[in-house]
Amino acid sequence: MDDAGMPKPEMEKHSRIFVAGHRGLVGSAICRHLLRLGYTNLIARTRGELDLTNQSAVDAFFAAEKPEYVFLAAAKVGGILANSNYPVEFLRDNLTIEINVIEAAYRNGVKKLECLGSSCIYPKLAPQPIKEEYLLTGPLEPTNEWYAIAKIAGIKLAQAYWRQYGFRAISLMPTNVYGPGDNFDLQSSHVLPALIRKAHEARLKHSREMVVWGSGEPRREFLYVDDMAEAAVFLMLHYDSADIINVGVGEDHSIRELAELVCRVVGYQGRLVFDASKPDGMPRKLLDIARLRNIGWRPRINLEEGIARAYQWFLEPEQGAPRSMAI
Ligand code: GFB
Repeated sequence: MDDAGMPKPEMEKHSRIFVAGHRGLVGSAICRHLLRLGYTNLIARTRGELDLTNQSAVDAFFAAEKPEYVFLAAAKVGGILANSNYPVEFLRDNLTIEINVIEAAYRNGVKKLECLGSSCIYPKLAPQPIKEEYLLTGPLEPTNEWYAIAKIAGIKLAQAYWRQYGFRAISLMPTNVYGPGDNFDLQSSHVLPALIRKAHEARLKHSREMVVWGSGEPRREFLYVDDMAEAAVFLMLHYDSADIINVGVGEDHSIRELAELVCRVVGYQGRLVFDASKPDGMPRKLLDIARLRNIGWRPRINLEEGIARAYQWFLEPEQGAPRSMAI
């Protein structure tokens, strides 16, 4: 029962579940996990079939399909360079998707919605590890403030619908996620897939050195995508609060340490060169995951194993390819 004495909705194996963004890194992993757990009624649309930035298309889709549960994993995402180069898309598209999906979900009687945010919503110089309550306590990191503002607006929108209409919309703040299905394009990717690709190509070309952006000093926390998907489903089932909740692993690494680990996994033995003309971004972004641990969830895959799996997928994306999953 909730505070108003209403029974809490239970996601059943036959519930109609819409995964928005089912071809993305996180959305595809959520679908795989739901199918593995025996959920039979997944709904998905490609971008060509449903443009989530088109309000009337989103309204019509919800009215026709009547999903009961929604994972909002669709977003314009990218690494530090893409965030700086495409501020309009990162702000406008993410805001529009959130507004369209949350409103249509509420209007069409969705029982519960889960929004996926990002650890970059927190202030640039937040104390570490970052607790949920540090949101909006200081200035944002300039390289990703567009994306961060859109994600903060998404959190506030979800909280506003819960407060004003009692609409159950929960918000997760994942740390940097990586794994099979990731974007390995060197201009737009996040650091981990970029380093896998760079190390792989440097090994094949027998390069003496490999370039790593920035100083190598910033610290980041990395969550394997299957762990992220497990947490997303676990929280849909067990977390029932408008307060945001961090999803991470509880430890971080410097970019230099990460690059060394990637080179070890990939088998590249050359020298690392740091390109100071590229931005460092936030000095540190380690999430406090006490809230998540207290409700009983822990990640399973350690970083080295996760990198090995991501590298394997990079080499052979067709093996168990998450993107080609038929639903
Ligand atoms: O993963 P990343 O692009 O984004 O970069 P953020 C993390 C750190 O790795 C930065 C360094 O200090 C980069 O300079 N880095 C080193 C590299 N070599 C490379 C490389 O080859 N490619 C990339 N991309 N980085 C993002 C935000 O921030 O985190 C997003 O911009 C989102 O909005 C995401 O929140 C989770 O971790 O700095």
